[in-house]
Amino acid sequence: MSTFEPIPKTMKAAVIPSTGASLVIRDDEPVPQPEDLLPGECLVKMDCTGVCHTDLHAAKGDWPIPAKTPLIGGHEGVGIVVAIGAHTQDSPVKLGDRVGIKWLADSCLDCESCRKGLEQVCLKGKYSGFTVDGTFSEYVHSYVRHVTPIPDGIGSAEAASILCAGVTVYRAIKYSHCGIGDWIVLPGAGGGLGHLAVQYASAMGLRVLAIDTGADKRDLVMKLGAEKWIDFKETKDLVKDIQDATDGLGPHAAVITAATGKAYEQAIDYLRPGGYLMAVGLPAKASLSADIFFTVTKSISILGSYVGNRQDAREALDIAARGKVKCYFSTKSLSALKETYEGLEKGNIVGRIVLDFKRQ
Ligand code: 8ID
Ligand code: ZN
Repeated sequence: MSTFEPIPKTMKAAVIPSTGASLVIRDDEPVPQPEDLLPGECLVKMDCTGVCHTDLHAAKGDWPIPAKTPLIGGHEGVGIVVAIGAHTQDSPVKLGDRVGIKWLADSCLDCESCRKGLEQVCLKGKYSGFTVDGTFSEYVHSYVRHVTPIPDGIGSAEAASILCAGVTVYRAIKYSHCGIGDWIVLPGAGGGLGHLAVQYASAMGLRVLAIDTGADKRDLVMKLGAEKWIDFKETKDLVKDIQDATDGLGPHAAVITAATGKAYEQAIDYLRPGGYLMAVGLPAKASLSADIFFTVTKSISILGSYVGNRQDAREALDIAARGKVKCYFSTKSLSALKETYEGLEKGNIVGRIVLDFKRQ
């Protein structure tokens, strides 16, 4: 075992005691101690963490698979490696390194999925803030092979949400089969994932039609590079409005990051023949129904896209560190997590909220 600085016995953490229960901020949560780390494990002292809508789904028990409880949520954390388990061999990170903790906390790196670069579906995968405790605490237990080195040239608060929101939309757009000049529609564009998708898509030379609601989200996405905007609460005919905005033929791809099943409903209708529907948003208890006739005769591809692998994370961060993509966020303290969940629920958070552990 090696440590960077003295490690306290207790810490501040936001804990969900049981599924659906309200959040409790504790000062006396035990800190995982360096001598208890196994080879390959590390302890990261958090600097800040983004809040993803996934954290709210996990806290509420929205999905067919429940999160562990009690749960410390969070999976967009940036901090410093302060301890590494004894007998760790060939660690890709060292004490004092600035690293990110993403949704995929660990995977075996040896099964077929891992070998093919689809490590996020590894059957031995561990998920931060879901199957293992996440980043809403001052110290986080993690794994040296999966923490992500944060490049110089990007602040920790700027990097935080790239670790989930950024990598997720970056990968979804990468696999959407869009080329320069193609139209991409982004329902959910004003949210955490969506506003980063607007920028990655623009950086890749795509033409962006952003969909969300309200003047604040419209102004943000237009500033970030969207060419056109539709307010989903104001449109009378979504399919017609989308097709009219995209040469009359519809977009080449849709990357759906809205946290509601409704946003998926008409995608098959408005997509251009040969188009790609990238399923990203994970609404509660929703299923995707697609008219088989039109899916076949329009040759539509429907692909699920789940966060990204270690390489996707490095690529997404590198693009952000070079200034091509910037997270739009406000910082708050850990104690503001509850009100952040309420804001996500109501859909009134523009961009992202990042919790700063230095703030009281
Ligand atoms: O790996 C993955 N696939 C992955 C990774 C990370 C997050 C999936 N997610 C999922 C989350 O679990 C959540 O279900 O993506 C969804 C969006 O996460 P987020 O961006 O963190 O949520 P947000 O900030 O609340 O943004 C959602 C936006 O959708 C808009 C809202 O107004 C908000 O701006 N929206 C809604 I709700 N309904 C809409 C609709 N019908 C809509 N926009 C367009 N059309
Ligand atoms: Zn997330």
